[in-house]
Amino acid sequence: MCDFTIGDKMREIVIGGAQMGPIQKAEPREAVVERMLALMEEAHGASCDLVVFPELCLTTFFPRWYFEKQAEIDVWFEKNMPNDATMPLFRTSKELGIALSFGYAELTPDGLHYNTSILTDKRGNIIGKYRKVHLPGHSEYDHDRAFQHLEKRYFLPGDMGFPVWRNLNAMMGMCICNDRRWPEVYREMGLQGVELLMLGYNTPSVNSQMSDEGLEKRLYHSELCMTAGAYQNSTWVIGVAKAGSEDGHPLIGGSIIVDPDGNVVAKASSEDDELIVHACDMDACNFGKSTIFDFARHRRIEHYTRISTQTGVVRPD
Ligand code: ING
Repeated sequence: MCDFTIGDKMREIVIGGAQMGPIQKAEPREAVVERMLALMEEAHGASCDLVVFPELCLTTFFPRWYFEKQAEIDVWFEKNMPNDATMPLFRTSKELGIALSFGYAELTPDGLHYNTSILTDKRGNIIGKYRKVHLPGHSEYDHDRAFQHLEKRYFLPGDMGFPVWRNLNAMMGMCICNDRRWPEVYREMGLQGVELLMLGYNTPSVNSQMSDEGLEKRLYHSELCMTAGAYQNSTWVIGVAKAGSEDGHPLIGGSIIVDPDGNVVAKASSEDDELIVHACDMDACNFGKSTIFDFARHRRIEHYTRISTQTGVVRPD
């Protein structure tokens, strides 16, 4: 980030997307944190101001596994954040002066389970937390699926809405994985002036209910959602994957950084630990927000009743 305030690009933030390769079920958190620290060091070498990691970044994507006993489930959750395993991440954030965002499974003191992500400032202080609202999949074992996707079994829907915080002199917000497929998510933050929307994801490379929907279509839909959300709200969007084969279950890569015009300006090329970087001028959001997507001038909320009052489809006939 520029330290001077004259000339253009005075609100430039160098953003790193730290894509993670697969995390096997047996891999301990400490080993994962070592991989994350290496990516933070690489980001420091690339002059990053902020590094974004994937959803559920500390462990394998455990909602693919069916568990009955709560004790078997809770081992995948963090009771505190920071904690012993993750404290090195916050210490390194402060040492390197890099803000941090990553996802993890949160077990609250009163026993509630969420799919959560946090955002820190450049001194490793947590300034924002988000809990995933749109939980895909199912809650009981589904014999008709090629593999399970039990997020509705293990997590509660988020209870914080879609907050936006000022960080590094920009308006930043978070969502998580399936949230990126719902336009309401971007608009809720767009209506708070979001300029950088960050998200992590674990997306299976094949559809568990339709085997001919494979990697190519999954990558296309993932990019389609994020480029549309960026353009329609004139905001930067960064989407960071956990990728590769976890115990034989493939996840897509395709981490990207999208500019406020909907252009992909950086993209991962592997399914491994890979840092993508782009210098993002937050003032690039201004033109869209003051012209085509000047919400105050153009939106007609008197016609938008169903979006927030009706859950499913009600046909007029
Ligand atoms: N994963 C997937 C995602 O939304 C999914 C689940 C994939 C749902 C494709 C629908 C279509 O990217 C998570 N963790 O939400």
